[in-house]
Amino acid sequence: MDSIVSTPRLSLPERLLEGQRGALARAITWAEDADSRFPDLLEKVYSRIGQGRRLGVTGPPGAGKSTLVNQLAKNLREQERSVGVLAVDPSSPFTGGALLGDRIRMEERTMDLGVFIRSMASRGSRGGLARATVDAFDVMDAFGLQDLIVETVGVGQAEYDVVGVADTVLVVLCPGAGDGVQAMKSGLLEVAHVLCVNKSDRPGADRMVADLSEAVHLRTAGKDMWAPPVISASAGTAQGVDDVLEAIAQHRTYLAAKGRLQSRRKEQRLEQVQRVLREGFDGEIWAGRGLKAYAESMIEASATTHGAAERILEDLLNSLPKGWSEQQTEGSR
Ligand SMILES: Nc1nc2c(ncn2[C@@H]2O[C@H](COP(=O)(O)OP(=O)(O)OP(=O)(O)O)[C@@H](O)[C@H]2O)c(=O)[nH]1
Ligand SMILES: [Mg+2]
Repeated sequence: MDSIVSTPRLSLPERLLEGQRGALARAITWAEDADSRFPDLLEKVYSRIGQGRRLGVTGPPGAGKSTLVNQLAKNLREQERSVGVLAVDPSSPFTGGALLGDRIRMEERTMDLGVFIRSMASRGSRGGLARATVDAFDVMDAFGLQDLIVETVGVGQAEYDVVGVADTVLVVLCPGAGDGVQAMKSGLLEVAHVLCVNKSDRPGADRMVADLSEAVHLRTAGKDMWAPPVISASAGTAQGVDDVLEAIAQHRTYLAAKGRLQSRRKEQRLEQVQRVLREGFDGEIWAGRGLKAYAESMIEASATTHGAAERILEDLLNSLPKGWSEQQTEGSR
């Protein structure tokens, strides 16, 4: 490394692998924008991907996700692990204002070269956001960051898609704003591998821990499945942060013991291929290759919209390469 002097002639992947933070920032922008140069970049750094531990953090607005992530990053740094954080701004008029606050709080850590923090705008795209998150994680991973964390507000399917790209999902709740029952109703419990009741300095925290533990027990008792631990914490004063990290580590150990870490990565790659294909369909095939115009003509020629779609689908299926259907049967076995 010492003999390498950075010159402007180095390509982006080279600069990324050399550890230049500016190159990482640029690569993430390419990921966000679905830049046409991204696939080539990914190819050049692909062999370096795979070591990073991926954590998704979600929960209701204001639960203390960013405060907790900041504390988690701090602890991980104390263990000499490097950390990359993606904060996804849901572009919502209700939560958009929180972004600046996030930046300021996280700023505490940005003087440290072992921490890389980046906010990503969601721009309202659903699948696109999860795709961009995986791409951003991949380049952070190739860059050499060891713990990759994505934070997003858990308000809907799009956010679950985003945290679903992680190996472990941490759901942060807090007493008061919405109780455990609300979390259960919203489906947050189902996506959680670790549950954190933050702001345990506030009244109602113990009750919430008990309610959530009961709900987890009801859902998982007697089944061969991971039972999400319910951890009480107070990110504001760093209390319980070690316990949260410990629970995350336990989930990872569980995945590894079950052989799920490898299979999960395989699934993740497959899901990412599907996301990229969907985007390609919407962009390149629909708009770029004239499918839109073809659909317009099909609407004219068909009785209903569904009739038009069916005919187009049939045409598309007929144009698939030979051998595809055999592979498909094998894959679905
Ligand atoms: N009392 C108390 N307040 C806390 C604690 N942790 C965070 N807070 C406060 O809760 C507020 C929201 O914290 P954030 O970390 O921004 O929460 P968030 O979940 O990231 O919020 P959004 O990203 O806007 O959804 C801030 O004012 C924090 O200072 C805690 O343990 N106890
Ligand atoms: Mg936040």
